[in-house]
Parts: sequence; C-alpha cells; structure tokens
Amino acid sequence: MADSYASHAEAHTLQPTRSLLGLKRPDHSTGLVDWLTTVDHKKIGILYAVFGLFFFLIGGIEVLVLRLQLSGPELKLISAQTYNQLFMMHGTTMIFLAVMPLISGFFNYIMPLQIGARDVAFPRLNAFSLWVFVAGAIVLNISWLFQILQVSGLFSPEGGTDVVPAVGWFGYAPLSTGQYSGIGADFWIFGLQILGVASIASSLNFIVTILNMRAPGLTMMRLPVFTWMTLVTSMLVIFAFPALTIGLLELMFDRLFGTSFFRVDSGGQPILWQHLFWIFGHPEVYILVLPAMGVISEILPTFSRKPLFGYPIIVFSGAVIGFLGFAVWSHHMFTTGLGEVATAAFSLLTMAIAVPTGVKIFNWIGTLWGGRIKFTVPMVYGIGFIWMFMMGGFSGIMHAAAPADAQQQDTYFVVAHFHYVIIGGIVMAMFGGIYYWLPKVTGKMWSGSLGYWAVGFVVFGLNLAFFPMHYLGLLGMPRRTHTYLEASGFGPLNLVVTIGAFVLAFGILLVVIDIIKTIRGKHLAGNDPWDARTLEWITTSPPKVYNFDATPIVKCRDAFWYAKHGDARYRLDYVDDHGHGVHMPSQSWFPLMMGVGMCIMGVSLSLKAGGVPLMGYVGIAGICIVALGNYLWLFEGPGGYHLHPEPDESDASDESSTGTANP
Ligand code: HEM
Ligand SMILES: [Cu+2]
Repeated sequence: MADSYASHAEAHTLQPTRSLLGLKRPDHSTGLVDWLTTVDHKKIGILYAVFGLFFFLIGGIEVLVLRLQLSGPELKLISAQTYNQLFMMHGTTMIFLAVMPLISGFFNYIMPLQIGARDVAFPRLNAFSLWVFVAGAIVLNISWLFQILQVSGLFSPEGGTDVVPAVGWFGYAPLSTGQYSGIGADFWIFGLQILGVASIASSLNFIVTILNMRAPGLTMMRLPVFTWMTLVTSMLVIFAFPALTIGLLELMFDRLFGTSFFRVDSGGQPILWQHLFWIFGHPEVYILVLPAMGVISEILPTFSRKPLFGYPIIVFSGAVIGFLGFAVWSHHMFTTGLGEVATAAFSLLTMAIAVPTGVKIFNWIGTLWGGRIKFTVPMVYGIGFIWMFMMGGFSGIMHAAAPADAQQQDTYFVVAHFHYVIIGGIVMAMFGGIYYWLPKVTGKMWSGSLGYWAVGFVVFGLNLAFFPMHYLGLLGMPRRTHTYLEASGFGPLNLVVTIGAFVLAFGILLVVIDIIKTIRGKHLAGNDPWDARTLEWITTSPPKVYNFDATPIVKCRDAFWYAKHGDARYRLDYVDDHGHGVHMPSQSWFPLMMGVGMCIMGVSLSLKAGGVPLMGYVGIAGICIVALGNYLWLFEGPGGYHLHPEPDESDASDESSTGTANP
C-alpha cells in the first residue's frame, strides 16, 4: 500500500518545504520513516488498528492464564498476587489498549472518507494522538519488564513488590494509595494520564473534522450513522476524560506528595475516588459501545439492501444514550450507602437508558424486516451483535434494580454481564466492521469459508465462556478471586468457562489469520464490492493519498446508493476545483518526538516514585524532549505539497453508470 501512495505523491510533487528553522521535512519518505512520520489519516488509522489488535492478543493471553488458574478448585498455578496483576492488566489492556484504539482506527480511517474529506482537520495533531497513545501503552506495559528485573534481583523498588499494577482497572482508593500499593500503581496512573491526552486530542480533531469538513450538501441529518456516532463518542471523551484526569492527579498527589484526598488516616474520602472514577467510567462504556452501534448501522442496511429504518430516531437515540450516560454513574456505587433517594434516582435513570437502546434494537430489526438479506461475514457479525448485545442488556437492566444489584455486586454475574456487552456487542461489531471495510482498506477481498468458521467459533466460544458465569454469580462466586474451595461446587462450571475461553480465543485467532490471509491474497475487491451506500465506496480501494479525485456533492442521505439506483436527480456531481488541484500536508517527525518524550517522562517518574536514583533527572529530560518537540513543531511551518489528481482506470466513476465523469 505504501508504494501506491508514494508513487502518486511523487508524480505530482511541487514543493518539498523547509521549516522556518531550516529543518527539512520528511516528505515522500518510504518504508519505516514513512510510517513514523505520516500524517495521513488512513495510515494512522491502520496503525491504531494494528496496535489495537496486538494488545487484544496480549490481553487475551493474560486472561487465558487467569482462566487456567480458575479452571479447577484450589489450583496453585499462579499466586494471588500474580492473579491480581494479570487480571488488572487484562482489564486495563482490553479497554484502553485494545478496544479504544481499534475504534480509533475505524474513526480515523473511515470517518473522513464518509464525509468526503481529504484528511482530518489537524493531521499533525492526529499523528500526535497516535504516538501519545503508544507512549501510554508502553508506560503501562513496561511494568512487566521491571517485574522481570525485580524477579532476577536487578531491581528493588520502595513500597512493596507489586511492580506490575494490581489495583484493578477501576483503581479503587485506598487500595491504589501509597499505603497499599507500590510502583505498579504509578505506572498505571502515569500511563492512563498519557492515554487521556491522546484520547482528548483525537476527539477534538474528530469533532472539528465532522463539523467543518463535510462535502457540500452533506448536512448533519444526511451524515452516515457511523459518522454521527463518531461525533457523539468524541463529545463523550471530551466530557468524561477530565473527570478521570482529576481523579488521577489527586491520586498522584496523595502518592507522591502526601496530600490526603483519598487517604482515610488523614481525613481523606475514598468515596470521592469512586465518584470521579465512575463519572468517567460509565460514559466510558458508551464510548466503547456507541461506535459499535455506528458500525452495525452501516452493515445492516447494506446487506439488507434497504435504507436504515428510522434514521433520525437512531441518531437521536444515540445522542440520548450519550447524554444519559453521564447521569447514571452511581449505579456502580449502590452498595456504598448513598442513601435511598440517590439510589432510587440512579436506579431509575439507569433503567431509562434501556429505552433509547431498545429503540435502536427495534430500528435495526426494522431494517432487516422485509430486506433482501445477504448473509455475508459482516452481516453474520451484525446479526450476532444484536442477539449478544441484547443478552448483555437484559442482565444490565437486572443490575439497575438496586436490591438485585446488592446481591449481584462483586459476583461473576457482573463479569458475565459486561463481557456479553463488551465481547458479544462491541468486539462482534468491531470484527464485523473489519470484514466490512477490509476490502476498502487493502483493496483485497477476503474469501472462502474461514470467516464463517471464525465467527462460528467466536459466538459459540463466547456463550460457552460467559453464559455459565451468570449461574456462578448467582451461586455466589465472587469476582476478583484467584481461587475457590472444592466444597463451593464452583468447579465444573468453571471448567466449562475455561474451555469456552479457549474456544473463543481460537475463533479470534482465526479472525487474525483471515485478516493476514486477505492482505496477502490476490482477490481484488473493486471499489464498491457491496453495492453500498456511503461515500467511502466511491473512491478507489485502497483510497489514494488524497482520498477523492474530486469532492462529491451530496444531494440526499445515502447519496451513493441513490446515485446508482435512483433517478437522474440523484446523479453524483463533483466540485469543480478550476484546475487548482489539491494541497496535501507534509509529514512530520515532531508528533513522534513528543510521544517519545512523554514515554520517557511517564516511565522515569514512575521509577522515581519507586525510589530509583537519578530518575527525576531523566523525567526532566523527558519533559524537555516534549517541550522541544512542541517548539520545533510550532516553527515547522505549514509545509505541504500540491498535486493534480489524475483519475485512473480503476476509479468508481467509471464503474457506476450513473456517476458523471470527473472534471
Ligand atoms: C477470551 C476472552 C475473555 C475472557 C475469557 C475474559 C475473562 C475475564 C476474567 C476471568 C476476568 C477476571 C474477573 C475477576 O477476576 O474478577 C476478566 C476481567 C475483565 N475483563 Fe475480561 N475476558 C475476556 C475478554 C475481555 C475483553 C475483550 C474485554 C474488553 C474489551 C474484557 C474486559 C475485562 C475487564 C474490564 C475486566 C475487569 C473486570 C473487573 O472490573 O472486575 N475482557 N475477564
Ligand atoms: Cu455504568
């Protein structure tokens, strides 16, 4: 893919620019340098997705070890401490380093194409978000390395032995304060703070892009639902992450400077942590699920060959879900003694979210109803999503009732619930999205039955793994426990769960193999393999570096579909640029440099907290790298190059009989 980008760019280059400080910008570089300095939303999207899948496998390996430990009563495969570390890293990895970057990959790659834009609004900021995300991921996971050093006697931090974080993805105080946890918690705090910077920067970028860079005629109520959900999700990130940041800052102050926000012995309030965390944490689950709903809302109409049923209602209910998501955080705190009024109010509000969610489900079913359904692999994921996500929704409504929750709290019932939502819903949708858009991204078509086998194993495995957890929970098996007694009788069901986990893991492995097979395969996909509806299918597969030869003019919702199948009124027209051509941004080293600085900063400050000598200075060096990167970036100048798109043989406009030729 890199080659096709490069050849196009070379053909039309006008002016490789020098920055104001005389530094040469890395224009039209190839190979690794190209990927490290890219500002192309498509490459950034691919990198996000690759990192996401990588950490998905890491988080998966972590949990398979856990499940082996729990497969029978009183096993001693790993210690309780190791269990805690693995379980915490599994949760944090899956949420922040696997699912969120995968989603970000979709946002980056697909959204600008869907709105007919040439890139996101701030391409360098986009690269910055990517590398800052990578920095945060390294800070979190480098703790494993220091654990190894510690085990081999080369590293002995102050304050306990938990070098890998072991405080749960929720980091509940006072467990996460200095009294009860060691340097692992510092890795976690700095890692998450860095990840928050990345998320907020990319969300601002997406919001500006969607509001400002839509193709002419693409009004808000004509936006594809996936793009709408990108917008709502980005808003949620902007409002939710600051609550977490404040909590993390206070926790950091407690740990490093002896303040007492959360330390009970000096008058702190652990409950404050729970409020701050869940004001972030509950919207976070919608940050994960709304993009999944967006993906499904693209797949179902395409393969039912019908417009999305109730488009305005789907969009509106998505926004309502986002809004209500901020009003329900205390359903995670029903058993902390908030009082009857608060508990009743949060209980009702939580149940209220079932309404817009149910509305969406009815609309999806309405979309399928009477459609000419094609059971392609993405469609099978789409239908599986509806079914599995509803299972998670039902147990969610059960938690919403405070008295029921008091029983279910901290049992495997909760683990069953959120895995049905997260894997049965979100991961299914992401895999469906991968199969849906992979032909666009790679230009290659996946083929054969491997995709169907994979989805079969995934659905079977996830039900085998997570359905019995409901029973285990109701029988009283606590979550976050590293073992259980023979007499508890939890053994047989836990064995089933572990077998299910391996079946699921096998299915996920098949998906990854299928992706690699597709990329290396030879079946060309063509521009519009599904006879789809939205603008990303107009352009070539893979899209050229400038996305569209000419910007399309949108006349209705599902513009591409009507251009192909509607009457002459809906014919696709293109903006005439009067021969001006396209201005593309040039690449830059400085987003990467700032990421490197943040990584050094996060690692060394964590080590400093663990009493490692000289780390304060390394931390300052890291801060200087960030500042210098920022300074050089500021004076890098606008740069960019100019090109005149030349439509080639494979353009969609040649294929679709109703589209006009490009100007
Ligand atoms: C093979 C698939 C998976 C299996 C078998 C699995 C199983 C588990 C288990 C056994 C725990 C520990 C529960 C405890 O000790 O209390 C756990 C925790 C967790 N898992 Fe997974 N998991 C899987 C995939 C995922 C995915 C894909 C995500 C998210 C994207 C995820 C998110 C979490 C979270 C957030 C926790 C922490 C739960 C808590 O707060 O107690 N898991 N998982
Ligand atoms: Cu919640």
